[in-house]
Amino acid sequence: MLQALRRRAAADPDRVVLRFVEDGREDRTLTRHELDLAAAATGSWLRERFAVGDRVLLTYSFGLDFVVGLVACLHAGLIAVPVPLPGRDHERRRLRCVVADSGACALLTDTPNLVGLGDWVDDHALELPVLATDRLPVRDQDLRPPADAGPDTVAVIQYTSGTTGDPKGVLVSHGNLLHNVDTIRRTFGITENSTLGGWIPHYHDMGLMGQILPALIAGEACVLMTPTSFLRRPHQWLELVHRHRIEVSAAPNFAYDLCSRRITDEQVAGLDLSCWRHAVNGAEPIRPETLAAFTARFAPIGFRAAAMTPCYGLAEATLFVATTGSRGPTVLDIDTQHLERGELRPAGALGPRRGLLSCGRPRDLAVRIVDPVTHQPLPDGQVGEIQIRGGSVSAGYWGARPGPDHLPTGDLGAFHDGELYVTGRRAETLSHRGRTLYPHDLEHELRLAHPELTGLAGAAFTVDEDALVVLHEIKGTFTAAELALIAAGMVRTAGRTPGVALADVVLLRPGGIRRTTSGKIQRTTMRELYLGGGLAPLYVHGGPVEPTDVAA
Ligand code: 1ZZ
Repeated sequence: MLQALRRRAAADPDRVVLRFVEDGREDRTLTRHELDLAAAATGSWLRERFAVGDRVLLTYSFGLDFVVGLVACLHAGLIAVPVPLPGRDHERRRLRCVVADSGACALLTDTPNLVGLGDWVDDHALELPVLATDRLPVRDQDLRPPADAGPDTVAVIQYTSGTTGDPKGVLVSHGNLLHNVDTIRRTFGITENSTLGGWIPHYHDMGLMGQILPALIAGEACVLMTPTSFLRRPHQWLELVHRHRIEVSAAPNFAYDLCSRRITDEQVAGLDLSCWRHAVNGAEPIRPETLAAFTARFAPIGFRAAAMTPCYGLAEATLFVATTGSRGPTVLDIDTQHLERGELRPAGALGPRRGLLSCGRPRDLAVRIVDPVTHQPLPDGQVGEIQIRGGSVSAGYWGARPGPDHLPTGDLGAFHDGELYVTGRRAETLSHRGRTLYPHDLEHELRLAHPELTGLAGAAFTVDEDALVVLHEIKGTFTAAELALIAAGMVRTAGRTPGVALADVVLLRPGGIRRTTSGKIQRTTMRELYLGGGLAPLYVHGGPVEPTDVAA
């Protein structure tokens, strides 16, 4: 990886490779030479303090210092563990888990976070130095040669989202990184003149492995803005794409929804999105109506329908697995009753149906669908667990024995006409009255029917075979009677699907549904909180928890 980066730095030293934009203003840039020098200086400093193969946590604010820290780790032969700065209690607990599991030797950060992280380390009585790498002196005479590395040398440990349990450290080698970048380069047509970027956090694989590293190795530049700016003012993302002529920018489905709902015509007047060749959509279930709404809403400012690029990927594959690429989204109209029985079949003229998006063909990886219990490969059209094998697939998890030949993803899906359709996470499926339902479908249906839930998160799970429970955030001011009406309406909406009965509906304040650091709903955690009485509900329709408050 480092050789690939240094070759580009030597060939094109003065070209800007990284830009950080805060609230629409360019805050900082680095040329290829500046990045190389800062990383070599920091890497040399790290080499004097740590041994090759030591793990260090990269705990930076959004900005360019993270990227310098990461390349410095490649230089020093340290294993980089990107993590978010801890905010809320459960994020602090997660960081504590990652420190313990990885056996990290240090936390690398930037000066503004030194004191906060130092206090956190002291509070937990950890013997862990917290080091700021952004103000180190850069002197040529101190530079040391980079550590040796081969394709199998571990470069990064990427902790998984932890949607269904404690985070696990995925081992990502130099070979895995290069394979992933090269597949992305060819699939998305990235050239030395391509700019990538957006607001996806650097500690999430979609930000680091999907935007930052492909831009550094194969593209011209990466432009970064903060997720907070995007969430407060979504139009700033589109402005970033327009101003920097970004060709590839990725986000989960919810972000495209947010743009369609929140951006006004005035905010995007004068923008031209025709440069956006790949609006990558992945990391959570992709909704056909989201793509249609976004495309219709922004076509007048140059957004092309074929630019919508559904993708499937995961940390265990370094990132990227499959996409429909440049041809635009394909929606299969499927029979939902067959899906509940584990079959993916196009719907007939009559009967319940919904659109399911194709994630396209796997690129440079072998993907197969197996029976989750017997592990026997299944024919096309049968839903089973997705397994992967190939050059960017991780050798396994930190501290565990090497993974099997085909790595299980924990996701369910099926092939149809050679294309992969992802139906949901295996551990989250709802087994209800002999059928298999997907929580995100039920939550989505409730949001469509109840405008009070629009744009908010929900979590559906079962507490036993027949007790189906939905927790949902709600925003606004409602009396207890109004909340009761909304909850009763939700029970009726769910009941429109024959045989589905909600045993309980719990309404929570916005933020009441836990998400992973990459924004995925933590349904397993929400189920535990529900059963353990750990929720602070606004309203409970029935079931074991007592409301603590009545008005939103
Ligand atoms: P993570 C040039 N999931 O979320 C840019 N895709 O990883 C190329 N569920 O390990 C970028 N439908 O945190 C290519 N389509 O979680 C980007 O997320 C490719 O449950 C997508 O196991 C990157 C996603 C990265 C990511 C992985 C889990 C998966 C699956 C879920 C991902 C999905 C999807 C439904 C999809």
